[in-house]
Amino acid sequence: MTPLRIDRTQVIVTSPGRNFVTVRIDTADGVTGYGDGTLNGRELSVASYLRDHLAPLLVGRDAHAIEDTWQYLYRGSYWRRGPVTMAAIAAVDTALWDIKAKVAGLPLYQLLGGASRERCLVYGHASGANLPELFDSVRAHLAQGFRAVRIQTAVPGLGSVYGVASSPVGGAERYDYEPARRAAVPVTETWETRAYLRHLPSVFEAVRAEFGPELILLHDAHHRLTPIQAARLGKALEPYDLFWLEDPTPAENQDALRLIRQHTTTPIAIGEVFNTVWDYRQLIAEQLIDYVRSPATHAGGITHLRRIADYAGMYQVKTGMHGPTDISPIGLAASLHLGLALHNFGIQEYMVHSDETHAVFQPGYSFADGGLRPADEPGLGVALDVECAARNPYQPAYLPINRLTDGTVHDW
Ligand code: GCO
Ligand code: MG
Repeated sequence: MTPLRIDRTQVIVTSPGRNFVTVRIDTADGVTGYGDGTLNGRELSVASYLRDHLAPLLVGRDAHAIEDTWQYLYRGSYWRRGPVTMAAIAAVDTALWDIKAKVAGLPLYQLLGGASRERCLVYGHASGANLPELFDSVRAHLAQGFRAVRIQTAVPGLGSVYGVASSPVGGAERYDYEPARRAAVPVTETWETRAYLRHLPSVFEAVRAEFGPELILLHDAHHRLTPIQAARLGKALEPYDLFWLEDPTPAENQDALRLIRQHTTTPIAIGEVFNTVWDYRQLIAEQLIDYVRSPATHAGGITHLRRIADYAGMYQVKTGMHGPTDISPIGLAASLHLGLALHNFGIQEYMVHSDETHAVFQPGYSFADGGLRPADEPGLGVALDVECAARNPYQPAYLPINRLTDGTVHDW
């Protein structure tokens, strides 16, 4: 078969409401593919990696040789793994899959084995400073058709905390950490785990009492607990039947999950900050988690995420791909095509992008019955308005940092 020559690789850094890093690959005969490599708060490192180190290597290669290109970039760098490397490889990999599917004239999920379901069940982000606000936010999600919601609330005595909208507007709020705040340095928040542990079970008790047993509920502890605190929280939340408790502890310490497992049957989701299958090895092989959180954008693209998902599937671990607004519509589309095809798909996170973002990235995926379905046109099914992207240049923005009440830096 005649090779499909890569002619040009461009890196597009744009900030329509928040920063995104996109790769555009063009073949000599005019097929264009896009890939997402956005790494929130560290975008320019990925842009440089792509522009300075990967783009020159791609010229003249066969765009069809996806596996060979993946191995060439991964093994060829000598310096393996890591968020910057794996996001850069992800962007290239996704763009090549986009091209292959366009050449085949098929939506990408068809090349990944075809649809295993009608659509991918998604969860939205409900939050509130207090119970009435939280209930309004849940109701607004239900009115939009969501069947699963993540529940995050303020903690009495603490100021703004992760995951809670700072200014709710009729439940249609966006919380301010997404986009990361545009500023030269990160803002600081204050954290106190004892106050959180005292408060959270009562929130879930109230939500279950208000919305009944059917609604799918999730929670993100955002890496803040010690193993024994996480074990206690998982146990305290058991009566409220969570779909998952996410990132209970910072997962560099994987032995922590053994302790958590000994104490609770609340399902655990981990991995949004992981980037290779190797990061999951112990957690999956020892059956210490229930959902893997990697999205295509941060885990080496579709090629490598498939490896993670297949490995997880051997242990009845399902996917729960990361899908905040710091993953672009291109990255979300990549996860959706794979999610639609995978047997062990679990749930997909879905924060709706802002209108500003949609002016640059025009996705063809559609929301209905609480789920997303990728576009049925050839490729990934996301169009990019290059001129609109150029009108929204990069702006420095950082995620907040956390300090304990005595000033000690804590996990955010
Ligand atoms: C989630 C995540 C995000 C991260 C964000 C960091 O579960 O959606 O925890 O909210 O904080 O992606 O950039
Ligand atoms: Mg999370």
